[in-house]
Amino acid sequence: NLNGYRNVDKKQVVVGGMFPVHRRIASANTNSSSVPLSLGCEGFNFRTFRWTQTMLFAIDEINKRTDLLPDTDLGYVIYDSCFTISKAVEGTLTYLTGQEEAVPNYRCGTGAPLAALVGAGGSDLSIATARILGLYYFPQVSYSSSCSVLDSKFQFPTFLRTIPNDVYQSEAMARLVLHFGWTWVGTIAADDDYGKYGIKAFKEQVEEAGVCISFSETLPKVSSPEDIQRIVETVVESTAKIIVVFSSDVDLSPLIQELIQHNVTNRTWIASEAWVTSALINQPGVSSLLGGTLGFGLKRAEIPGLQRHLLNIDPYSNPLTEEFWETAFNCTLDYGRALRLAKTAVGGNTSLSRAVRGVPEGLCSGQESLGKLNNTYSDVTQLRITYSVYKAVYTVAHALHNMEICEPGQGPFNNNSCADITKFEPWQLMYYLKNVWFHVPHTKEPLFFLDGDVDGYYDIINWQVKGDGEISYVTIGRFNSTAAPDAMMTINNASIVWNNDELETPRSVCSESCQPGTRKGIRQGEPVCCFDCIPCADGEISNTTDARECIQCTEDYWSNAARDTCVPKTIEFLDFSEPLGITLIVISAVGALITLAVGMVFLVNLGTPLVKANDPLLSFSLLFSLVVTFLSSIVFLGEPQPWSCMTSQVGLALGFSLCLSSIMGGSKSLSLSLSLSPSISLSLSLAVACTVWLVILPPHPVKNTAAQNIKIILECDQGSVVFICCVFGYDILLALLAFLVTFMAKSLTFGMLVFFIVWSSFIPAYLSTRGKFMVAVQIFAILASSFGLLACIFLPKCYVLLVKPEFNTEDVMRPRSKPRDG
Ligand code: TCR
Repeated sequence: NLNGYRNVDKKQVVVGGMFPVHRRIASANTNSSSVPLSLGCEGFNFRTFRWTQTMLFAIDEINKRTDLLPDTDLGYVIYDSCFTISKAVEGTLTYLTGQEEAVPNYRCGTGAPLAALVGAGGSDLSIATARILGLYYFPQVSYSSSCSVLDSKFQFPTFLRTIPNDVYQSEAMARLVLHFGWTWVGTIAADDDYGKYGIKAFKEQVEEAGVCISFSETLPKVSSPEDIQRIVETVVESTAKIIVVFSSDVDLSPLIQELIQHNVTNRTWIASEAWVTSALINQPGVSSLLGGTLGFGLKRAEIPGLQRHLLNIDPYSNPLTEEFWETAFNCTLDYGRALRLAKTAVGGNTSLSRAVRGVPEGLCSGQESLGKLNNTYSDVTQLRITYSVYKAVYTVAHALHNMEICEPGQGPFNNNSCADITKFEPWQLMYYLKNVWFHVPHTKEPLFFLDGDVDGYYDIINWQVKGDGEISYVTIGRFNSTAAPDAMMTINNASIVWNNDELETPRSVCSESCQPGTRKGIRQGEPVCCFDCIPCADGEISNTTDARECIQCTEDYWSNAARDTCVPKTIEFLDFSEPLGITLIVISAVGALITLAVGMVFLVNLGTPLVKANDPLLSFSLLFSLVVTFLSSIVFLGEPQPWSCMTSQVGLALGFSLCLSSIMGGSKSLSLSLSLSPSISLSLSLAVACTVWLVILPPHPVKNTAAQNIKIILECDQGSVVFICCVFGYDILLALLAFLVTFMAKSLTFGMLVFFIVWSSFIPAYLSTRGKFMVAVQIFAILASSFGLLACIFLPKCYVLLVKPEFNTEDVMRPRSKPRDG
C-alpha cells in the first residue's frame, strides 16, 4: 500500500484509495493445519496501476494549488483490492480500524483524520465495502462501480460515484440494437453484479421491444477452461450475429483468446464500457474477431501533466511501484534494494497485497526508460476511467475545501456550527460531498451529484481496423441521458466500419420477415423471433409484412393469387348478350314463331276435316301454351330481377299445365263433352296456387356467394321449396295423367315420351351444374320439351295440311277415328 505526505507544517487529511491493481488472489492454501494467512495477489494490471498513479497525480496537483485546500495537505492510503471481494473487505476494515502492522496508522499516529475512500473498483467490491462503510456513515466515492443496485440510498447511504449508473448504459445498448433492427442477439455477462444487472436491464428493454435473445452465457470468475469451451461452442453454433458483452476486460479476455483460436469471424460485438478500450482485449490478432465492434465509453479527457507524472515515477517508492517496474521490464530491481526488502519481510506482513511472483532473471537499475516502453500504463489516449478517478479525487478535495472555508456561525450543522477539518466526523464530510458543485480542472466539466449519481453520458466507439491490422477507436456517436428521449442517441451510420470491412449493416434475425400474402407461424418451443411464413388460405389475405394472422376477405371479395389483396368476386349470371344467351333467345324465338306459324296454318285450314277432327280450340290452347313456355324461357335469362324471378318459374309451370291439360283434353277417349273446360279449370287452379305462392313467399333474386369461392352467382331464390315442389309436382302429375290418357288413346304418345325423356334427363344434368349453366340447362330442357311436343303433335298435321292436302278429306279422317268413337 502506498501512503505519503508532502508538507508536515500544514493540517493534514488522509484520503483512502482502493484499486484492483492485481487481477486475482493466489490460489488458497487448503491445508487447515497451520495459521491461515491473508492471501497474496497475482497478475499485475498496468491499466489499473495507471489509475492508482492518477490518484497520486491528482492529490499532488491539489496540494500544489493555492486556491483549493490552501491550508490543508492531502495524504493518501492506497489499497490493492486484487479484483476480489475478500481483499476489498479486508482493506476497508484495515482502513477503518488501522490494524495494519506494516504501515503507520494515520488516524492514531498523527491524528490526521481519514476523509473518504476513493474506490473500490468493480461493483461487487464496492457493494461489499459500501455496506461496511455505510455502518459508520463513512463516505465512499467510486470511479468505476457503475452497477444499478448501488443507487439505493437506503442500502448504501454514503456511496457516491463519478461514473454513470449502468441503467443508462443498458438503455443505450438496447437503443443501439433497436437502431440497427437487430432482433436476434446473444448475450454474455460476467459473473458479477456489473455483468448480471447490466445484462438484465438490457434484456428487459430489448425484449419489450420484440428482440429475442439467442443465448445468454455467463463468464466464469475463476478460470475454467470447460466453461470457456462451452461458451465458444454456443457462440459458434448460434445464428445470432450480434453479441452483447457486459463484462470487465479481465473476465472477458480468456474467452476472446479462445475465440481467436477457433477463428470465429463475422460477428459484431457490442462492448460495455469496461472493455471497450481495453488493451487487454485489443491485442494483436483480434482484428478479424473484434473489428467492427461497437461499444460505450465514458467521457474522455486530456489531463495535462499526467503523462509526465506517469513516466517519472520512482521505482523504489513503494512495493507496488517496485513490482510494476519489475513486471514492466521483466527484471529484478537492484540487489541492495532487494536485500533491504527481504529484511523488512522478515518482520512480518509487508503489505496486504504481497505479490506472489517468481523473481525474474537479470537486474534492473531503476534508470530504465518508461517512455520507450510501449505499454498501456503510459498510454494517455483513452483517459476514461482514469478521468473518473481524477474527478473522484477532486470531489473529495472540493468537499474538504468547502468544509475548510466554513465561516464559524454560518455553518450547516447544529446551531450553524462548522466542522473542524482537523477532527471532523464522517457524516459531516458526507454533507459536503453530497452538495459539492465544481468544474473539473482542464475539462471544465461541471460536476455535481443527484442522489449520488452523475448524468449518463457515453461515447459510442467503433473498432476500426487500419491497414496494418491495428485497431483504432473511432467515436461514431454519443448517448446523453439528459437529452429529450428521441435525441438521446446520435449515431453517424456512415462512419461505421463493420466486421471484415463489410459495407452493409450486418443483419441479425432468426427468421426473415414474412412477406404480404403470408403469416407468421410460431415454432413450438422457440423464441417468437423464430417463425415460419405460412401462405394465407384461399379467401384470406395479409397485406403487411410480418402479419400475425391472415384476414378473411369480406363476403363479396376473394383473395388474389398473391394473397395480398381482396379482389371483388366476379358476378355471374347468364346474360342476353353472351353467345349462349343469344343462341337460347334465338332458339326460343324461333320456337315461338314456328308455333305461331302452325297456328296460322290451322287458322287458314280451319274448315278442313283434319282441323275439325282435332278440336280446334284445344289445338289453339295447346299452341298458345307452347308459345308461353317458349317465351318463359327467355325470362330466365339476364340478371335476375324481382319480377323475372316471380314470372319465370310460374310462367313455365302455368304454360306446362295448360299444355298438358290441353293434351289430356285432346284425347277423345275421355269423351268429355266440354273438352276445353277441364284444361282451363286445371290451369286456373294452378294459377290460384301460384298467386298464393307469389304473395306469401315470393321468389326473389339473391347473391349466391357460398356455391363458388371466386364468383358471386346471381340467381333466384324460389322463396319456398315446398311451393315450387308442389307446383311442378302438379305438373308431373298432369304429365303422368296425360301420358296415361294418350297412351290409351294411342295418339300423341310419342310427344309425351319425348317430354318425359327430356325432363327425366334434365334432373341429373341440372343437379350437376353450377352457376349460370343451371339456367342454361333448364332453358334447354324447356326448349327441347316444347320443340318435342310441337314436332310430335303438329308436324304430321302440318305435313298433311301443307304438303298433302289431298289426304285432308272426311274419308281419310273417319275410318281412323271411327273405332275410337266406338
Ligand atoms: N464498472 C464495472 C467495473 C469496471 C471496470 C471498468 C473494470 C467498469 N469499467 C474498466 C475494469 C476496467 C465499469 C463495475 O463492476 O461496476
